[in-house]
Amino acid sequence: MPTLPLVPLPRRVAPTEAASPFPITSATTVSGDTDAAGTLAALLRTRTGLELAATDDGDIVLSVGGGGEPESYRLRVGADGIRIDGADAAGLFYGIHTLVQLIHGTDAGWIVPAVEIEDAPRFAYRGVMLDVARHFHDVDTVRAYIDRAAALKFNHLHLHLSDDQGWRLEIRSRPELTRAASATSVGGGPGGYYTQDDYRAIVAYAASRHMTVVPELDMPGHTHAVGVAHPELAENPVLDAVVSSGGPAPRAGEPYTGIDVGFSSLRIGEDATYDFVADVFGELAELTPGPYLHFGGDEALGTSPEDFATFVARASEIVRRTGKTPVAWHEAGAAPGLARGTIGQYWSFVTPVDGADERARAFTRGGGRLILSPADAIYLDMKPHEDFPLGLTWARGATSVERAYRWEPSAVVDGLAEEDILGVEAPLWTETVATLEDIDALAFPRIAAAAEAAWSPATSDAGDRTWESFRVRTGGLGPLWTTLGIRFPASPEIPWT
Ligand code: TNX
Repeated sequence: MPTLPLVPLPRRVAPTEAASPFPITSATTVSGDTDAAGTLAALLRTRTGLELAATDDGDIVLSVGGGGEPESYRLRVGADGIRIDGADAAGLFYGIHTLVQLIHGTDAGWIVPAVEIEDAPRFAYRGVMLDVARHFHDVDTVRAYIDRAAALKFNHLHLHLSDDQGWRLEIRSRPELTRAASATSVGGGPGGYYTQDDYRAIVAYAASRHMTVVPELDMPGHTHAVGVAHPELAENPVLDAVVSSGGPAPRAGEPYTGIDVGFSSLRIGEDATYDFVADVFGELAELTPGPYLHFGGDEALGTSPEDFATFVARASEIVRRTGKTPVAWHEAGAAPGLARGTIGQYWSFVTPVDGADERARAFTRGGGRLILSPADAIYLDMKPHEDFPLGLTWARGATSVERAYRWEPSAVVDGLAEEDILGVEAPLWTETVATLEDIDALAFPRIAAAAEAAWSPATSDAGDRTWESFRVRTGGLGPLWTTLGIRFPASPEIPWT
């Protein structure tokens, strides 16, 4: 059988007995779960222009609740029809996206090859992160990114909602944040923020695509914007940290539009700081149905290690008391008082540097688990090659598609059990990313490699979980991505069809 364009690779793919493909025509009908039928009809319309009619006994049967692992599904394509059985609604949704990847045009019309697929995710947490602080991205852009990610079976959207350059979420008890600190972006372009209704709309749209929003308010560093709104909470910028890029220097009380990091800190010793932390995370918890609230904790270079440990202990406990599970970048693992059960997000390299692995292990000793985001593999904001117009290069230079693919989650931090790994997340920082077109240009096709690390069996399980197979499978998705409106760069590493 030729390599089918399936990404992420399913757990098991086998040709069915009846080897003839199933044709999709204007007469094709669907029955079963109505939500899922609507999802399929919309995707089919986009992909083929055909309208899928609902009947009682359709050619395509969609069923849900048949049991099995969470998010799993079975897909059977025979000459007589197509059947997808989802263990739950998410599983059925993923089965539909697998079916959509299989549909292709021939001279004789649209067909689906005869196959039987059994599929389930390796990791429960499969994330993408979008930084809406360095450049603000409006609700429509976020919806478009949700669609792209959900189609690759990602189920968490981490929104980086605050940074030195702006505060992007309305907080009713702290109106100064968006009033004073949201109007600009990196480079001085327009900023913006989400009203609470905007945020609810994003959460609802994500849920309709089986994605959970994980909101982040980054502290105690990356807080210059907090100081613009609330000067009484901010230490003065640590100017030694910012001489490197030659961009504008941060000035207390004024919006920052450069891209340096590590110069800002909240005042660690003031009770007012923790009133602030409690206010913003309290509101965020009320707005957020998902289980996680991310409080940042990265690159707090303007905070002494002792102060950092104090802050992490208090902030993680404040988040825990909202009833949510705290999440923090791996640096927070160095704080002995970190709240038990806090999830760590590892962002060092595939081969850890500077003791990041030890900090990551500290989360698991505290009853937490890890999200892996190795920067030199799946930071989608790294340039794909040196002369690409967008992106950064600090994570070991440009990141090829091959390097984005060739890493194994269980081999990054020594001494972890598979259960210690909650999942995998691909961040997209947006210092150089202003539009959906820019997002597509950096995220694709490497986001597909991240999806495979998050969903598919370990590389050691052989089969088609190889770079050679991935290249070909991804190349086969070009026509689908094009019809979905994704402006992916035609990476020369991929044999596009
Ligand atoms: C490091 S990774 C950061 C971000 C930058 C990013 C750029 C991490 C937790 N912090 O503040 O945007 O590099 O790639």
